[in-house]
Amino acid sequence: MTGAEIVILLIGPHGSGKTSFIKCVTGSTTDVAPTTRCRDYRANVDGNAFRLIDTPGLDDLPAGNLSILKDIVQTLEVLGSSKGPIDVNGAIFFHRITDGRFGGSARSNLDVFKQICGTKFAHQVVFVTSMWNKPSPLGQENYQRLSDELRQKYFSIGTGPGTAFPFGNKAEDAKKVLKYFGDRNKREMRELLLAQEVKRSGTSLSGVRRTSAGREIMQASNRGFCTLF
Ligand SMILES: Nc1nc2c(ncn2[C@@H]2O[C@H](COP(=O)(O)OP(=O)(O)OP(=O)(O)O)[C@@H](O)[C@H]2O)c(=O)[nH]1
Ligand SMILES: [Mg+2]
Repeated sequence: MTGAEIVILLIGPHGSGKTSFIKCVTGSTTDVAPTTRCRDYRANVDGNAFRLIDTPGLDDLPAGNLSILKDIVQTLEVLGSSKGPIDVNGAIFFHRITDGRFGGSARSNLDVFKQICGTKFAHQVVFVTSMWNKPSPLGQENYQRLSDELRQKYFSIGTGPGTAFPFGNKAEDAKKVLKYFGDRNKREMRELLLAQEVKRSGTSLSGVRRTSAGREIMQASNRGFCTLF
């Protein structure tokens, strides 16, 4: 693992385009299939080397979600060193623009995402809305308005709304997002809240459950998934 790589974590509901995004920038020709385990990929964009960490979409079962969280932690550990998990430089949250407003698993994925990142990580977070190349009964011209609305309403982490990018399953769209991360000053980067927390709580399932993201997963299951909306 070289320190020069920019490490990006990709999170979002099933079918929101995480693996397709990666496929666009790695040039992989294999078919995308639902992701069941975290996996890291290398990509080079605009003179920068990236390590992209693909994750399975979270769903509504707390046991499954906790094991995905543990998988994320273990992947960061494996890519890290004796000093601890690898430093994550950025995180992307995916949402299908064709779904319109956040509901069901999109909202619960976002709540967990926020707790994985923490507010101090806010300026390293990006919102990607996928499926821009798909026609919509609402009219494609509404995608930009909807994307802005979603970003303002839901995507504030910390002090303000994050940066949003459209994705239509094209390499140039994905490259724009990675270029954004490549252009940022890496010295200002903060640590992912999840990585900080597992240094204290440990990486076992019970340690992961004690993190903010783990607690969010447990609380969501206690609240009852559907009452959120
Ligand atoms: N038209 C269009 N199709 C897309 C886009 N992004 C993803 N898809 C398709 O949507 C389906 C799901 O995409 P994936 O990339 O597997 O989504 P994912 O977020 O990795 O899903 P999980 O691994 O299940 O969490 C695939 O058939 C993709 O080809 C997009 O921007 N436009
Ligand atoms: Mg996937």
